[in-house]
Amino acid sequence: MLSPKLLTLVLVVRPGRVLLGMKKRGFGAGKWNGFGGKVQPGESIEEGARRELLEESGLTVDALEKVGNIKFEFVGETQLLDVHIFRADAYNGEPTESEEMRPQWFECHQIPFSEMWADDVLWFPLMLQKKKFVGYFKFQGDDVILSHKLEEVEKL
Ligand code: 6U4
Repeated sequence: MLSPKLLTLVLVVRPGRVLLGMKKRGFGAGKWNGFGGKVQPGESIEEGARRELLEESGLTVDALEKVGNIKFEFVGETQLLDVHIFRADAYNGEPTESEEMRPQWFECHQIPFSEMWADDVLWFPLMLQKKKFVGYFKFQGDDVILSHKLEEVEKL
């Protein structure tokens, strides 16, 4: 049995651009990604998302919209990553570099997919169009997708 590990991922979006962070250490180091991490015992998934966003980017948000849920299996590993993806269209504060992430704005037509997780190119367009989705990706190592499912849903 694969045991699930709850993770969050927050994309801060402004008209025509999206804030990503260069992951400086840990899982996914060297890749641009949204802000997020493990949900801690005693906090809700949304509380975890807000905490990680603040810790990694220096930002707070009033509203977080649930946009996706993707489960990731890594061949040879027993933990399934259960990633809850949120979008925020407004924020408070200034993006600030943390020990974990270096934030940078990207134009929506210049998202650096070749330096991101391989699944991102498939679901970012849905996220940017405010569509909701669920998915399952099976990875071999950090870069190869062996199989996947991704579908749009009405509600999460
Ligand atoms: P710490 O607690 O710092 O040791 P770390 O191992 O660095 O944790 P963490 O907590 O930053 O990992 O969480 C990993 C982050 O990467 C989460 O926001 C989820 C995200 N993530 C994991 N797999 C992903 C994938 N395939 N595509 C993607 N984001 C992914 O876009």
